Amino acid sequence: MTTPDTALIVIDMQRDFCPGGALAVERGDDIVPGINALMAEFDTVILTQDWHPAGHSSFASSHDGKAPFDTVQMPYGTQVLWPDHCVQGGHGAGFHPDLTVDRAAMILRKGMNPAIDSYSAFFENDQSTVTGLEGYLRARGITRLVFVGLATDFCVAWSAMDAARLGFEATVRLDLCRAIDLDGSLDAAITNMRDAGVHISQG
Ligand code: VGL
Ligand code: ZN
Repeated sequence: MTTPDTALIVIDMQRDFCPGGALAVERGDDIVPGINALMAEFDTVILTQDWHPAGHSSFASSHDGKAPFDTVQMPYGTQVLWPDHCVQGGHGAGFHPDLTVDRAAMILRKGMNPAIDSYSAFFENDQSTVTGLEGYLRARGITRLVFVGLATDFCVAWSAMDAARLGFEATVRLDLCRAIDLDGSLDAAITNMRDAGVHISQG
């Protein structure tokens, strides 16, 4: 067991991010057994779930003439447009069927605001609207966080960087993450995470 001041945060281990899903991450399902095993070492396990309303503004289908992986300017900055994915209540939004969910103290849903995407578990992509996770962790005396899940270069990286900026000791277990890797986004994310003070571990 790790000490009670440490939590495991499992990012977006959902059907749509695994092979066969709408926004499949290559070998995204490989990491399920390792994540399940790691949960046993933590007193506190938190799962996040990407949970978009139909017609979400991060979907390419919501923008005339745009295709998945194009970008648009939103009031909060540049946004990558994605295939429709993780629609609230849909099959693809469910957790991978082999993921252990019983150990989760909290399931945090994000990306529910139709006008703002939310990669990070702490802030929406405007980087100011909070999810409430910081308060939950602080109220429980948690100061150290270990991140695993999907995708390394988007939701894992943004969550870990916000955690470090908020003063948590943040570690990403790269061996238990998989990346989308759009135009070098994985290398950029690793550099950005290191610059933000995130510990990168290979396990
Ligand atoms: C994610 C793109 C869109 C992720 C979520 O979980 O990394 N990426 N929505
Ligand atoms: Zn999403």
